[in-house]
Amino acid sequence: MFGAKVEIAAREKELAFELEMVPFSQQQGYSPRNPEVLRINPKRQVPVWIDDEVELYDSTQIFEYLEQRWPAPPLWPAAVAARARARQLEHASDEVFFPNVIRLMGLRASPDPVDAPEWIQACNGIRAYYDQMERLLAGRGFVAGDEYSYADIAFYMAQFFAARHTVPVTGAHARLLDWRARMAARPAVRPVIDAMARYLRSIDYPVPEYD
Ligand SMILES: N[C@@H](CCC(=O)N[C@@H](CS)C(=O)NCC(=O)O)C(=O)O
Repeated sequence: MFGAKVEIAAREKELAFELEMVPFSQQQGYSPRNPEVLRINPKRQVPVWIDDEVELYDSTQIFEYLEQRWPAPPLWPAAVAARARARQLEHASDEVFFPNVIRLMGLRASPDPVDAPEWIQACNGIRAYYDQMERLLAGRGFVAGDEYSYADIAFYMAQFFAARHTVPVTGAHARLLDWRARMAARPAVRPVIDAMARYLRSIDYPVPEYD
């Protein structure tokens, strides 16, 4: 999910980048660990970004670098206040919304997750966040305003994982559904999400609607 964020942004910037996927399986997780990831990221996580002498980890940090190094097309709003709001939303998607999804992922192994109070709490957290995004999308095209931004990229990927783990955006959030369709139609987003869907189908996992 975090690697996909960076891939989408690199495609939006039309960069000639080389994408290296690390070994991963549902049974063994990230194994064996990629040596470059271990060298660059003390948290041992993907994504990492290498651009000559610049080596970075964390998708949000990588966004900052992409924006300064390749300013066009801009993926943060130009105005200071709008930019601050977009940054806040990008961060909230990863750090406020997504932890609910991580909780669902962790509970899925338990025998009857739907009845667990933690499960219900996480589902409610996801729906409450959808409510908030639905309100934000009233009268604007994207979550941080009229301009498409990194905040949209982060939330598009995060809500895809929420949908995979049983809490999709539905007709109860009509503006979010429209936004999702517009996001999936973007030439930078479509190949990334299609590849993820193909991978899920290849391991016989269900693929939620994503456009
Ligand atoms: N805040 C980090 C989160 C990165 C992250 O959680 N990466 C996951 C994969 S999407 C990972 O590498 N997990 C392996 C692990 O934690 O051992 C970011 O935005 O890049």
